[in-house]
Amino acid sequence: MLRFLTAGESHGRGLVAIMEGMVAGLPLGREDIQKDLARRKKGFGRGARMAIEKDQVEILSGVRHGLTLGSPISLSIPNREWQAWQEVMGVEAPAKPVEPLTHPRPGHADLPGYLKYGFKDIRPVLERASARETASRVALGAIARRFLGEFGMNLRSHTRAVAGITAKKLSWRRVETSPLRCGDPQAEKAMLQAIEEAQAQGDTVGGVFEVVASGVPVGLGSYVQWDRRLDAQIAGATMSIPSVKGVELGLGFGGAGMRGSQFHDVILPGSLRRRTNRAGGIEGGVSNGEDIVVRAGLKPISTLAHPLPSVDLGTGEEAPAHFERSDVCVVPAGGVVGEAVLALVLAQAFLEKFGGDSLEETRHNFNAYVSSLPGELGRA
Ligand code: EPS
Repeated sequence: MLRFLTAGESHGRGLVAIMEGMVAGLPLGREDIQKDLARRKKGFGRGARMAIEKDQVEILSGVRHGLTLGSPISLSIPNREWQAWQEVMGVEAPAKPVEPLTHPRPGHADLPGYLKYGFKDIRPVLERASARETASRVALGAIARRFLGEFGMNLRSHTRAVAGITAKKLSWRRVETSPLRCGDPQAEKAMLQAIEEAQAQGDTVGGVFEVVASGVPVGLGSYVQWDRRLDAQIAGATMSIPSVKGVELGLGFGGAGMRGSQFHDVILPGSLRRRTNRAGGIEGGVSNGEDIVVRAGLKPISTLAHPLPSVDLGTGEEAPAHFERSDVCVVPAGGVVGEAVLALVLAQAFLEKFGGDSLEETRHNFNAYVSSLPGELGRA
């Protein structure tokens, strides 16, 4: 069973991640992880913090001479900001008490977290609720991606909408070099302008990213129990990305108004492939061999340079919400995080079905299954 945990505060010493259950013998280097961390940092509309952080990962355990050992893989990503925050975030209390933050931001975890944990300060909430945590999951997701790649699976993402402007075209070739990771240059122009306008007004914007996993074999997940449904696991993992407020698979809400005869993906004789992929690669909670297509809607970031009115939790009086600095748009980074969480869910489901202790044993199990399948589905 593949499982993982992350730890770390946004302005603490650093981020930590542990993964257990990855097979032995998987080729893995620092660069495999570093690549995705670099992609997460980019995107027009990201905040000043991303220029400060280098997100340099160190593999602390679980890998020897370029191969995983089957033992827990632990990762460390130091925060460069820690240098400036040692007093505020130190383990030991400083001589002079740190001024508490008491103006919660609507939309962030500030108020519910403060009340839930009985704090007298919002700082401890926002430190862990920060989307900085997603660096840990992107690092773990990169390991999952490396593993899935051994079996011909590939994950990518693109920005589908920003501030209500939707991409009409998708050129995958331009995504990784585009400032918004968007496949439609014309829509991107309008998106960039909307971000600039929001920034000038001290505001933020949201949007939609789409993740596509290809080469996924038929048969991951199961319909036999609710929590084994692959789509449920993907939706839960995607919803756990900060700012995500909606998740769709395939046509999602778009299919709700269609007739069954218009919606369902006709099965082709011989190949057992589909003419269309409106289901988004999953039927009855089981992967069907088509691309898995996930879309997530992100609300605008809740930290506003021109803050909304809030309450001073010390005095009970009205006060503007807390602001230090903010990202204006995180949709491009969201897509990279979306790839990571999808990779983690798929690696879990893949290991549940085919998992051996080593890569070779897993490959053996996988090959035996795939060669038993009819049609094109049997071609690994
Ligand atoms: C983030 C680091 C944070 C924010 C962002 C994500 O840095 P700081 O809080 O120091 O500016 O840029 O966090 C949020 C968007 C959020 O709402 O918490 C990162 O590394 O991704």
